[in-house]
Amino acid sequence: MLNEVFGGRLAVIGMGYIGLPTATVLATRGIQVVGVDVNPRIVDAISRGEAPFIEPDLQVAVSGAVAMGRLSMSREMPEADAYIIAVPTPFNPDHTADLSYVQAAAEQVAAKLQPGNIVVLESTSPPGTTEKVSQWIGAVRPDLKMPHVVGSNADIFVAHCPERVLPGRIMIEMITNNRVVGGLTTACAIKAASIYRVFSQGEILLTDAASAEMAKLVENAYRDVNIAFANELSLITESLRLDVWEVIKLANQHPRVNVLSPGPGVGGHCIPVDPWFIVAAAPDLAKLIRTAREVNDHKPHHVAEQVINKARRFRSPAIACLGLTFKANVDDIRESPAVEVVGLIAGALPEVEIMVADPYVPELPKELQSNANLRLVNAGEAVDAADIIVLLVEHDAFKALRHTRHNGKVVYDTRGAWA
Ligand code: SAJ
Repeated sequence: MLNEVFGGRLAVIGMGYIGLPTATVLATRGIQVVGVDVNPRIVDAISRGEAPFIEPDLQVAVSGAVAMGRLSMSREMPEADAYIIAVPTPFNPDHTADLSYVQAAAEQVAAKLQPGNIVVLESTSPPGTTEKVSQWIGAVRPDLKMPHVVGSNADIFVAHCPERVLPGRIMIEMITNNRVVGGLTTACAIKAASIYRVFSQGEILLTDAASAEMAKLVENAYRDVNIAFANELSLITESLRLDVWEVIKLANQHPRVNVLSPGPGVGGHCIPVDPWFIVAAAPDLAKLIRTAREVNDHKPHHVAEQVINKARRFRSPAIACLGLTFKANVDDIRESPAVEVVGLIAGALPEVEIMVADPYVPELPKELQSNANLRLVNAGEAVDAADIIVLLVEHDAFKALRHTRHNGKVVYDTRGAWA
């Protein structure tokens, strides 16, 4: 049955937060999957059955899939019937998408393609990228009829299937979320959907590639705008000496209001990045989306400024910063506002020792290592020794530190975890 679907041999390029769980879920459903990554440390770890990052239920699934012989690793592109590209799409300094990883992956896939193969782009990308993938493949393999040129008579099926799983719930949402599959042709969408039907219990919605690309960006821009609303409210309530958590709690009693939570800023590799792809596509029109990005990007600066002002009231303050990851209960520090806040405080107060604690982060991130006044300690020690406690991430372990040990200290809870 699997062979009827797409041949049954699958390569997933990019063993990151999306590629590895996708490869693993397909392997546990009986597909023969080869994970491809340029990083030898990642390839070696997964080959030993070890997940290189923390995500609930991933470790056991990876070790099972590797032990069963369904999931193997390679640094070279293998021959397969279907290829899923899940490499990063960072942004350039001008906020346009850097598609160099996608292009490199597409060109390596191109060298292996046979008529009838499927190529799915999962990486979040600006509208038109899936078509570019088809063009890049066509440039390497002029012998193949590509869908952007010949439409439904193509040799290769090219589609976009954006992921929408939430870090911390990836292994559940991978199965249960509805999926959008956008093809360069209808046949491309149908073929690509056959891969996701192997494991998805959600609805699979077929569309064109550019609409699928845009829908994904819209999802994350929607969340960014809503978080920006909450972050802006937090500045306004602070200036009015009101408690933002109380105000939001009351407003959210309205049946059609659901204000999100303010915080020290917006991090992770998706929400701070993807809205910029919309701005780049329509710079004169995406006013609200751009402003939301600016509001959220400003928040770490505001938090740091508040802490620095509080510290200046002490002769020799001890500061504890709790949390470095981009959100609670994950080990991911990409684009973390907490890291930015700590860096800003440490830079502005070089004479002050700053204690930093995060149960998910075993060593100071690279961007903080040049600050000689930072010390990574455990949270209990930091709280006990501090005059000023700054809660930057609401890890469960930090919630347990609530109140009991805060007497006489200045507490700045950016997440409302102790509110
Ligand atoms: N945050 C707030 N306030 C909130 C919610 C979040 O400040 O009320 C902050 C978080 O602390 C974090 C950032 O926003 O710094 C992003 O966290 P998140 O939990 O909102 O989202 P991610 O980045 O973990 O995952 C998002 C999800 N997108 C949406 O919910 C629309 C996920 O479904 C996507 O698959 C993922 O981006 C992605 O990979 O695109």
